[in-house]
Parts: sequence; C-alpha cells; structure tokens
Amino acid sequence: MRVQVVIIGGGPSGLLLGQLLHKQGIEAVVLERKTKDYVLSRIRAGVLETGMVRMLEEAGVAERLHREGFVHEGTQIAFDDEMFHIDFKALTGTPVIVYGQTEVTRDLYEAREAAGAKTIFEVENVAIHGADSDAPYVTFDKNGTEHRIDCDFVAGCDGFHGVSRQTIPLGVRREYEKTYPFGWLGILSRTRPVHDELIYASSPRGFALCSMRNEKLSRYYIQCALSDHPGDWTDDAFWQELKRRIPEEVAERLETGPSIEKSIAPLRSFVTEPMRWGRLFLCGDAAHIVPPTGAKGLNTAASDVHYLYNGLRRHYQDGDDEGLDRYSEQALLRVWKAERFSWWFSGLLHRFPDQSPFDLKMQEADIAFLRDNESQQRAFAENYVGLPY
Ligand code: FAS
Ligand code: PHB
Repeated sequence: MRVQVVIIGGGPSGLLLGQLLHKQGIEAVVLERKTKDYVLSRIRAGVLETGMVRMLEEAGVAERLHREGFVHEGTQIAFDDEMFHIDFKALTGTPVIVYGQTEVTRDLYEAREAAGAKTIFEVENVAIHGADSDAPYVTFDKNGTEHRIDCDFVAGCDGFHGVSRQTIPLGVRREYEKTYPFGWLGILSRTRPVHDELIYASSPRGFALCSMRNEKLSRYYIQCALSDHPGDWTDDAFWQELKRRIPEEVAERLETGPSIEKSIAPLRSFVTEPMRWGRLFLCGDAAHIVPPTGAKGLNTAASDVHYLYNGLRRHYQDGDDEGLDRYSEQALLRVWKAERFSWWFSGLLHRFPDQSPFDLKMQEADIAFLRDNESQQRAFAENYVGLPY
C-alpha cells in the first residue's frame, strides 16, 4: 500500500489533519491503536479557542459545534469567598466556545467516514522506518498479520505515549519537563451547570474548576493528591469537597447527582524539540503536554495541525517546502507561549505542598492584581482565547 501521508493516531490531531488533507485531495491513512468507541469514551478537553473553531470550519465539521456549543464571552475567577469576572469579549473582541473534545472527535470521525477516507483501528506494533530518508514507510500488525505502508511523509499524532516521538533519536531530541505534585479528579454528571460561565477557583483546600458540556451535563474538577485513585472518592465526598472550594453563594446552588464518569489526570508540562525529524512531523500531545488549567492542550494541537497542513498543502500544490522546513520552529513558538500560560495559571490557582507563607502571599497578590488591573486581565484574556497562529 502507498499513500502520500501516514497519520499515526486517531485522536483530534490526526483526524483534523486527515480531514483537511482529504479536502485538498491529499491521500492520508489514519492508524489508530484503539477502537473508535474507546477513543470516543475518553472525556478530556472542553474549551475551544476561536482558532480551533476556524480550523474545524475549514475542515467542514463545525455545523454541530455552532448548533450545540456554548459561546462564552468570559470566565469567573474565585478565590476564598470572592469571585470576579474576566470579560474576554470586551478585552479582546473574541469569545471561546465550550464544546467537548469527545464531540469534536465524533464529528471528525463522522466526516472521515462520510468522505470514505481510510482509518485502520486496533493496529499494533506500529513502527516508523526511514523517517530520515526520502522513502519512509510504516509497518504495523493487524489481526496477527504485518502490514507495510510506503509514504512521502509521516504525521505523528499519537499522543504522549505514542511511538512517533520515540522514533526521533535521543541524540536529536531535546526534552523539557515539569511535573506537578498533584492531579485533577474530574467527574461528569447529568446536572445543571452551577454557573453559565466556567469558574476557576483557588481555595486553602486546593484548586477546583466548574465547567460544563451542555445545560444538563456538568464537568467538575478538584485538585487531588497524586496518590489518589478515582475509587477513593465517593460521589458525595467529591461534592462535599467541591462545595468547600467554591464561594458559598455558588455552593448553595450547586446541583449534585451521580457521576457518569470519574477519572484522575496527572498534570505535566512537557515539550520535545524539534517537532520534525526528516519526513516525520510531530503534532499535538505527541510533542507537548500542558496542565489542563489553561485549556491549551487540544487548542495547541490545532495550531500544530494548521502549520503542518499548510506546509503539506504547499508542498503538493506549489512544490514549495518552506512551510514544512519552518514547521518545527513556527509550531514551537506558539507551543512555548501556551506552556508558559498553562504553567503560570496552574501556579496561580493550585496549592503546592511545599508552599511557604510568603509564597501564599504572592499568590494572593497575583490574583488581586489580576482582579484589579485591566492590562493584566487583557493579557490573561488574549492567552485564554488563543494567541494568533
Ligand atoms: P490524543 O492523545 O488525544 O490522541 C492520540 C491518539 O493516538 C489516541 O487515540 C491513541 O489511542 C493513539 N495512539 C497512541 N499510540 C499509538 C500507536 N502507537 N499507534 C496508533 N495509535 C496510537 N486538554 C484540555 O485542553 N483540557 C482538558 O481538560 C484536558 N484534559 C485531559 C485529560 C487527560 C487524561 C489527558 C490525557 C489529556 C487531557 N487534555 C486536556 C489534553 C488533551 O485534550 C489533548 O491535548 C488532546 O487529546 C490532544 O490530542 P492528540 O494530539 O490527538 O492526542
Ligand atoms: C473542561 O470542561 O473539561 C475543561 C475546561 C477548561 C479547562 C480544563 C478542562 O481549563
């Protein structure tokens, strides 16, 4: 088998890239380790930057997003029993859209199937060969048979635990990592969201986030110990802890109910450089990870896809390789700004085990400065709604 581009990974990065390439007549096959149902069972991001929305519109998969997504013109920041609003629309002219990553992925799969584009699920032992040559190819096992696909390029969209990043030799790769001494315990519940905007809350007991998927589906997170397991938390214990971390007047109107999903995500900042090695290009979580505080994970994957898609399009349509040659440098410029914002916002709102009283005073002063200073709010809003591509 031969295609122009092999895309490893059938998450949002791989599917968005595949859909954009398909619309330009560039043939790509997606190799996915899991089943489609498994991919769609993962509950992850919830907030889309305008840039990502534009990418989904360009891919022709934004119709349901615009019908069912929630336009949010700002967010709430709560600390102790106080809460203030940051007005994205007034400060930047731009909103964000709340629409779950699961739905984005579902829309992309539906479009891919409608287009008759090839996705191979439940592949095993994927290996990339000759990435630093002019004739790369990918091998994988499916139902006990080894297969080979020859191609022009390989897009590594296989997430943090994938094979693509590991294919780049250690002597070539530079990795930067910061781990956080806590995780996020998240639940999904068929309850009415407690507020019509997201609430990012900092309290002496730790961070909490009140989010949503629709008018009857809420998504909540609380900072938890790395040693915690979802089974350690009953629904009631979660609700009681969440109420302790958000302002009293909000807690009083919190609608509780059974969790339909409960999981813990570790927090990590991670970047690998370069994001290209020969004819292998890394996209999304395969190249970088952010703590979810700033809602940048999925959205930074989208800007990687924007750069790579346009580089490939110009290669095939204009014989121009500048976009591909500049891909890593261009993508990393935006990646590091997303890393910085996510790291800063996580440091602002979470409680760290080794924090000194002085550190706490700095956090309080930082939050108060964000509350009181318009230029700080504008800088926050510009980062949150998404820096330019
Ligand atoms: P993904 O990891 O989504 O997709 C990679 C795909 O590649 C997967 O389907 C995987 O099965 C497949 N794969 C892996 N290895 C393979 C192989 N060898 N062969 C074939 N296929 C392979 N971001 C936010 O903005 N907000 C959040 O709240 C948030 N919560 C998160 C919670 C968790 C637990 C995780 C892990 C991430 C979270 N993220 C969040 C970040 C997340 O949304 C990612 O940024 C987003 O999924 C990136 O998409 P992809 O790059 O496609 O990677
Ligand atoms: C979510 O709704 O899952 C969500 C929203 C904003 C974040 C992280 C997660 O920063």
